[in-house]
Amino acid sequence: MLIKQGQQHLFADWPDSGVDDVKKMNFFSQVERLDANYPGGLEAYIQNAKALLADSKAGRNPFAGYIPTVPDGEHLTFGEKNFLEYEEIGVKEAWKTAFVLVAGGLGERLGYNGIKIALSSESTTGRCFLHLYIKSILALQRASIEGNEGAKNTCRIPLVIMTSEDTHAKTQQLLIENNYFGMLSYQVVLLKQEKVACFQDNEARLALDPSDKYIIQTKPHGHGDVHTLLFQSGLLSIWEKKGIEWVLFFQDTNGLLFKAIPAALGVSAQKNLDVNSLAVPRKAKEAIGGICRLTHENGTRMVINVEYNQLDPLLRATGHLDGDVNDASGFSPYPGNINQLIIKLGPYMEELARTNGAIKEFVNPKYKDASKMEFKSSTRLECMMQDYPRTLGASANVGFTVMDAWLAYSPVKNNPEDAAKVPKGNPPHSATSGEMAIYRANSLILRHAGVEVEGPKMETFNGQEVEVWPRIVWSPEWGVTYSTLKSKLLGTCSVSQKSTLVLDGKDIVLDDVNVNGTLVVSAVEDAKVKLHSWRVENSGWVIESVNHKDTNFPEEVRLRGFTIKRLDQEVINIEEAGNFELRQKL
Ligand code: UGB
Repeated sequence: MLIKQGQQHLFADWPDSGVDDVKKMNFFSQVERLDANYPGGLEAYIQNAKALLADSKAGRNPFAGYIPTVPDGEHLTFGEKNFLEYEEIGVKEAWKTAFVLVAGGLGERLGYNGIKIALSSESTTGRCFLHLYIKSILALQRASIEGNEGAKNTCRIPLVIMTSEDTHAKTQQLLIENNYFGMLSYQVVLLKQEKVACFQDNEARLALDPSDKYIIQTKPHGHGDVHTLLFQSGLLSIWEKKGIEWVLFFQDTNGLLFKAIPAALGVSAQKNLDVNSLAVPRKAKEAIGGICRLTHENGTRMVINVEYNQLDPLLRATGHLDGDVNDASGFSPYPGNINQLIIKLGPYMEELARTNGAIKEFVNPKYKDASKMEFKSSTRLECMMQDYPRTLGASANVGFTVMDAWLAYSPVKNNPEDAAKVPKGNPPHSATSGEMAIYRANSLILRHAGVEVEGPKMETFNGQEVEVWPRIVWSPEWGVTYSTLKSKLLGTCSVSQKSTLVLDGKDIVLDDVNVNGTLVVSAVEDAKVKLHSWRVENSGWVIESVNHKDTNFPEEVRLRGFTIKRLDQEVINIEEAGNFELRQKL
């Protein structure tokens, strides 16, 4: 097969048999693995590469012939009537949902040495992203079956984590060391993506490792692998038998994500969407893809993400002379894809069976010069999970849900230097902004619920000017939806800018509570706590700036550019089940 596919060069330097035989066997073991992992095998992979490399050399745009227009979707505003209604529907759907976290990326842009899901989502509680995600899923699981006693013992929402060679062992270790953060071990399945073979030239000749002629060079294939792996794993039919109807895909470092999930699930269910992409208003040229309706000259249409580097040229090529620009609203008319997808299981299984789990790919060779004859370094095919709808037929019901960015999206992707260079007004997507966005969202949500939350102070960390709101953090079970959270806030409550408020427990009610300092309330699962007329006045926890080059601090602290100094706090810790009505002695 290799010879037929023009790969003779692989064997050009091979010595006679009897020499390096073990290495030669290992070479073929690698070929077998590469063959088994790709839908259609290595032969299909090489053929796909030949076609895509030819297109790339000829400068053919993958969207040539398509006209982009702004698609219709659901636009939700936090706290409004339809948002609340969708949340209610969505929570009921949660137990019929499988969650899939793509966490195979090394995070080169962030420049962090560990795995990104082990980073703290915020440094007030130090809860890491994976902990936050699992707690959020467990909170949804519980809320979803509330009042349904029969389901209580059987409902276990599945979580799949796609890992890669770079992240697998550390992800496994993080889960085991933390007892799966409260999930049952069988609830969590790790699927490891493998790398794909690299090519050295336009003829799709496989590239050998420069230091070993018996090893084919490999590189990551991209997050689109998640669909292939799910198809190959056999999990989809197991889920179907268990009554799962939705598969929800999400990325590794978005601390806001679960605030948007109940409503987005509600939209999927209400509109019976085959695919629902979660989106946020997008600033023109912001480094996130734009969701477009693409209509081909031949009449075919699709609603699809167009990556930010392709959107501008596509618009210019189709009569929009200024390319990717903001409209009168101050945002691009194309909603920003945040790569959180909800896919309906039944049609998903049918589609993957039809495509053998394959996802549309692309190639991005870096050429040595304009003649495009040689590559600077080897290249490979890549794929993205949001490209799943590209093979769907015209009858597929593909939609999207736009929510406020402050509520739904603030990932941690960029290192401090790059983040500091992001133009003012565009989000820096750094560890600094990711954490501050959580405090801001929680402050705005409490404000919406009637709490007097003092506004932010502007401060600069790692060269990025950010709003510093009161550090308000709650565990996911306290605020699964806005309505449940609101019902736990009574009387006149207030939180000053210098304050920290941590609520860790499901049933914590604040009735006339004023915080000017730090208050930490935690309660075990079956404890109901009500704080009446409570005043907190202490020096609290303060944020201290840290230079990201100061190696006296751990890498994670340097990434954020600040640390929290705990000066004083009031702690209420309820460790037994029961009803606790607490009134402050004045
Ligand atoms: N990932 C994997 O699991 N495996 C891989 O091989 C690669 C990545 P990036 P990207 O949210 O702002 C996406 O690198 O791909 C995981 C969308 O394409 O953080 O540059 C990885 O661990 C873009 O449209 O993002 O851009 C992480 O969880 C926009 O939505 C996830 O895949 C952009 O994200 C994303 O990987 C965004």
